[in-house]
Amino acid sequence: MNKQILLFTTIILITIGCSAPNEGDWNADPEIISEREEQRPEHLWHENEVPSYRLPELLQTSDGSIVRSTEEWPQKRMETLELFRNYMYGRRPGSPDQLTFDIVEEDEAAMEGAATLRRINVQSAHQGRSHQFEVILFLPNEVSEPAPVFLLLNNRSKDNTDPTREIKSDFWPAEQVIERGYGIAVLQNEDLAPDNTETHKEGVIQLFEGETDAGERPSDAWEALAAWGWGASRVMDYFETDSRIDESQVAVLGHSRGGKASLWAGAEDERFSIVISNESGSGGAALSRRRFGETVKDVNRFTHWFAENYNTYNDNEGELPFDQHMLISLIAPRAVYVASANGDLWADPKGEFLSLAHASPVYELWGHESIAPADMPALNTPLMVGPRGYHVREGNHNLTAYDWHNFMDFADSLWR
Ligand code: GTR
Repeated sequence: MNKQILLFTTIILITIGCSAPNEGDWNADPEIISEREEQRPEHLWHENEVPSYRLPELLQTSDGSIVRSTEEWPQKRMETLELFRNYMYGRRPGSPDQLTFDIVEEDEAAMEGAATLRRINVQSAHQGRSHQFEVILFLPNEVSEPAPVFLLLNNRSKDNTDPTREIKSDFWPAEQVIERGYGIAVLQNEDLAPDNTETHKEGVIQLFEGETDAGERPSDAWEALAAWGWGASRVMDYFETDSRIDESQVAVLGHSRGGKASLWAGAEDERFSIVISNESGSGGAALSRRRFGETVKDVNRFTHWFAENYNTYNDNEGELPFDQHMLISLIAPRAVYVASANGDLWADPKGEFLSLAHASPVYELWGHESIAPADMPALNTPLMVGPRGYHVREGNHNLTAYDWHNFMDFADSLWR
């Protein structure tokens, strides 16, 4: 063999060796694995049982060419977005014919003078039908510039977002966010689309479509997750009219089903500059092909969340024309933070991290640093690399003060 070929072959072999799967600094706690195994023995809980898979190409367009620059990205981005619309989240409409914002309550001395409270009624009128929902917003009084805002898509009870602040909850820690100089807002998912298989169309889906019978809607029709994100976009429309808000610095976030909706909201609406997923798992940040914990078939038991077409991939993940790293890529070059919990193996912490890591080639188009699959950080050790962040914390399925604390540190690193 000629010397040059030998050298070349050696380099290739070394490179292949280096890219062998590395577990990163986090591994699931064996005790938690055994508990989950007992609860759901038919599911996959061990890393060595993850089937081998090949992820669809992030940068290859439908005509076979490879995207090499930010100028070439929009075509591929649009193709990817269309795939997700078609086969997973459905097609959501744009703005209604008429949209109005009514400030129904304002208190400039909320939180003992630290914040201004605004309750906004967002009213839509469309083809003779109407819909309304409320946004609760606190803005920091000590900040003279327009404030950045965190918007939560709330999938839990309204008690978590009490505007009177009699009830306080770490799920929406308004005081802490105000203290950090940020605004905090919330919409109630149920106001946009009830989280119920029977009634989910009774919100904004009916606003656009009127009464429809089962089987009448197309198989790529929007369902609840997309409807919640549609609401986030209308809140953004309001933010653009409020001079105390910096609409170029808005983070949208959600927990679990709210996190799935938040990722999709950030993919559809590029005005959100940070997109945060907290334990969104299957149908959110987790790679579907891993089949770890909750699978596509499992998540499709919520028949009102995804477009009907998504059922095609029940126990058939290998045929998906995308995987969730491509959902993350739709957010690029904007910022995205993915959070997991070690007790929430059902949401597949590693699979959530891997989506973020495998989106690297797209972030690199903008010169951002890569995150490798082997870079998964240790428990309770947030990783923030330019516009991407990740942590896996101790504890169970929940949105906690620890999570918020890191989301705000991440925002500080980008906005301050
Ligand atoms: C789980 C479900 C998840 C997740 C979660 C939630 O039971 O399997 O997909 O969305 O509920 O929203 O709390």
